[in-house]
Amino acid sequence: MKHLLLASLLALTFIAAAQAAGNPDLDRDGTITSADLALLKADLGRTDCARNQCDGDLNDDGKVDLKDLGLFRQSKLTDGQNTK
Ligand SMILES: [Ca+2]
Ligand SMILES: [Ca+2]
Repeated sequence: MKHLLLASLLALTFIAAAQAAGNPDLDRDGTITSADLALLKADLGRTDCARNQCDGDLNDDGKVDLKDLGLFRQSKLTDGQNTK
């Protein structure tokens, strides 16, 4: 019984971690494309996301930096472009 409870807690932890990353579909058109990457790049360097909405703040830490770009690069673009 303890193992089942522990496994459930671990599963919930992984689910929470996965949900912590923001949606890379920044323009909310249902696909992840180079247009979304362009939006993220436009926000790169912003540190005011706690007060103002930043679409590119995928990890919700209040700024848009290489961590967000790294999260975005884990996504597969559907328009054949690369994430560089
Ligand atoms: Ca999109
Ligand atoms: Ca961030």
